[in-house]
Amino acid sequence: MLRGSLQLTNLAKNKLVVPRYLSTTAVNLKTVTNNEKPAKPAGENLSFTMNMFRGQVQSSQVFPYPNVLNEEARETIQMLVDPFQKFFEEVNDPAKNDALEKVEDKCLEALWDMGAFGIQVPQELGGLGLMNTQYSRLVEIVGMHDMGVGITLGAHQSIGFKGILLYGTDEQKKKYLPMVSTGKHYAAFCLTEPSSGSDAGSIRSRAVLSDDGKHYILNGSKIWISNGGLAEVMTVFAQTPIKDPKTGETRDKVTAFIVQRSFGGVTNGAPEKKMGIKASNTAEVYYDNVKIPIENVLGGVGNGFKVAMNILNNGRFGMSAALSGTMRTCTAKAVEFATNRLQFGKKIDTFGSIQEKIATMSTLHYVTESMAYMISGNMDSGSEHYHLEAAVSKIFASEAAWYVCDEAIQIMGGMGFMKETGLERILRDLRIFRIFEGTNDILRLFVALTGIQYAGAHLKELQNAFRNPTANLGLIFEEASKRVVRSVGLATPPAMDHLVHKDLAQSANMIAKGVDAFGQSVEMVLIKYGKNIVDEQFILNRLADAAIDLTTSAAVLSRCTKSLNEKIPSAEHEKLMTESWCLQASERVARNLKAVSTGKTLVNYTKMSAISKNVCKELGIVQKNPLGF
Ligand code: MYA
Repeated sequence: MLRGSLQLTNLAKNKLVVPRYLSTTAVNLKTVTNNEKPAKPAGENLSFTMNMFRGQVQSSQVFPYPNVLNEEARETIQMLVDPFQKFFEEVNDPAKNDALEKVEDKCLEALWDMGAFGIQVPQELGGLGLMNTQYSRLVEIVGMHDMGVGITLGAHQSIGFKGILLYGTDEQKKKYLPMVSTGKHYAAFCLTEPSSGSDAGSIRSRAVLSDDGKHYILNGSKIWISNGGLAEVMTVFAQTPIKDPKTGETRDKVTAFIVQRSFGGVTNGAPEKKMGIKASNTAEVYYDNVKIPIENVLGGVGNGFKVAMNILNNGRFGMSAALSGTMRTCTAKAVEFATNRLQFGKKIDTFGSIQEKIATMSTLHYVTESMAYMISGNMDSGSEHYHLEAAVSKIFASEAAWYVCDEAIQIMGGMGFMKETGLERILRDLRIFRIFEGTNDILRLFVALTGIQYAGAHLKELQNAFRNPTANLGLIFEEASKRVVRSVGLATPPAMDHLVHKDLAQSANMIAKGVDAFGQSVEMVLIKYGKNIVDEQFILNRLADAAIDLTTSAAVLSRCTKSLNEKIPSAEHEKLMTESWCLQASERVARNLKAVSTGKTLVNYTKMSAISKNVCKELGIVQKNPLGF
């Protein structure tokens, strides 16, 4: 009781609140789906990841594994996959695109003809009208073959015009969606600026209402814009002065605009020289007194930051779907080599060192793919609570794909290092995925802080309950007994074994215990740091890593359960990977949770912070070499 009230006072003082986008009053993010579930009860968040921060298993979006494609939807996607595959095998040449630093014109033409630029645009507006799950399948094929093409397609529809799909008025949709799906006009998402990268809210481009009130006049510049040199239609974010009706004060807030190059005043720089995804166009874009009709405001004046974030949230699963395709390709190349290469009188795939690599590569792929299709399936079922899972999948996929490609090169040795093997290009292409669409560092903080705020808000709810205890006895007793039971070691962790195939019960129990321990750690850091937790990035990163391990484990437990129940041919193989993953993940979770509370480790973070300060002060390595130079 004492412990409880201490923590509640702390929370009250620090005013931890739920961010608006977590509540049901947030801007409603509707995706184009064929298969929607009824609206959720107000206030309840159904995200598995989010609820883990309270030490609870919210299973409804994970179990059973989503299965949203009916027969017709399956046939549709298969009909589209065949020409896609043929295109990549027979027409598109990724090495040539990479060398030319552009996608060959004949390839772009073919992609437009196949409808690849309007995959999710409703059919009546010129697109293929596909669900997120079907989109995942198509971009998986793209990721298997050419990420330069992937980014051209993704920058166009995953973010370039996604805002129009999500937030556009009927007029905006009717005008722009046909242009970008069949009209051969490219789209781009224009957020980043020279002084505003991860800190997206600090953009300086500005749009001011004209004297006659009919236009916004936009001035500013954007950098590193994918499709920036090609796009006719741009979703541009700019500060707009907004008068607060209550105080009368005018403040700048971000607004999203649909800008056409043909409005005039829009120019771009030369294509950037990059390490990878060279075939995709990246350029600076400049806006000089661009006249934007007021009807081109997207999602409401002043709502631009949320519009930007939700476009990014909504598209992230596509990255994990694409990268699962890339991992298939890398693994296949490495395995083809390993099963043929003779060294020391044996095929190298018989050596333990190589087996460990291949097993890890295959498991990382399984996890990535399971996450991608779980999220897209949930989105197709009308979920609005997928933001944390989408961020987890982006972080995980981009790091897993990098690892898988790197290990494929390692297995192939000198051959892997040769350009002709194709892995060198893939590795270069992959590097950016940990950086763009929210760096993995920022997304880790996003996951940890969002989850912590959610957990904190629930504790605050409990504090409010204490203000009127007679009316809230149920809640108070429930929470109090949870704490008492936990403190005397009698607590049963949240269960998961009933959700999985019986063969996976042991793995599920390990993960459930991890969720329980995770919830306790979150509560502990909330009590200890209060609102100052936002500055404890060493700790937040470890919590995010634990959240990633637990979320990905739940995803594979669910998928594997489905495979075992349906007795599909690969089920036993999937079981091996699931068991192996859950064990590795729970061991890491235990390590990460220990690291956020162990004195010695915390002191070590202080030391690391001091090392970094010294190095930064010296603008490089502080000590001379052992010879004194
Ligand atoms: S595009 C450029 C990508 N840039 C970024 O992603 C920027 C990263 N920065 C951020 O995400 C934010 O600024 C962070 C917010 C997270 C740091 N969802 O005070 P705040 C709300 C919903 O915390 P900040 C590119 O790279 C928050 O609750 N809402 O904000 C393309 C609060 O609301 P309220 C959110 O300190 C490359 C308000 O906003 C979110 O600035 C091409 C302010 O919050 C959120 N996530 O920190 C890729 N975050 O006021 C092509 C915050 O109501 C892709 N909020 O309390 C193609 C891939 C596919 C195919 C590939 C094939 C190969």
